[in-house]
Amino acid sequence: RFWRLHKFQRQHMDPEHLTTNNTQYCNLMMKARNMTKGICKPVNTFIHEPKEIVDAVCQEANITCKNGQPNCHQSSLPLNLTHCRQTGASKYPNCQYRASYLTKQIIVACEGKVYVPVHFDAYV
Ligand code: 139
Repeated sequence: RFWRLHKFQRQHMDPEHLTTNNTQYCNLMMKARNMTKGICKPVNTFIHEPKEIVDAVCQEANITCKNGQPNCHQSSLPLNLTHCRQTGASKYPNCQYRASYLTKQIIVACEGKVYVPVHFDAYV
């Protein structure tokens, strides 16, 4: 469904920025991408790679997702990521995050007639 593609793009895609020393990245981006409304989303990973690279992960072999569904796929190559994790002291509505800059293979769930990522399952 159309809105699911948009949700993945909004929550996980950031090809423009590749910062490795900006401690404010997660605080700014979690808010800018609407993940601090109603609750602070506890964990979220941003992918700093072109859309074509991330969409192509859906063409890798199927693997089992954390929820047991078979529609997950693992990137063959490590990708540039920023992983955001809510800090212990963070209290809604003042959501605070710690950023980790990683280069890891990603696992995403894919769906649709145009088979593209809709959920970020894990990095390995
Ligand atoms: P979510 O609402 O989980 O999925 P995020 O990925 O942003 O949104 N869907 C599937 N969902 C799970 N497993 C499958 N096999 C699925 N196949 C289709 C978005 C949509 O994807 C559909 C769902 O039905 C739904 O409509 O784990 C909790 C959140 O934390 C994030 C990812 C997830 O949210 N997270 C977790 C990270 O970003 N990084 C991590 O390292 C771990």
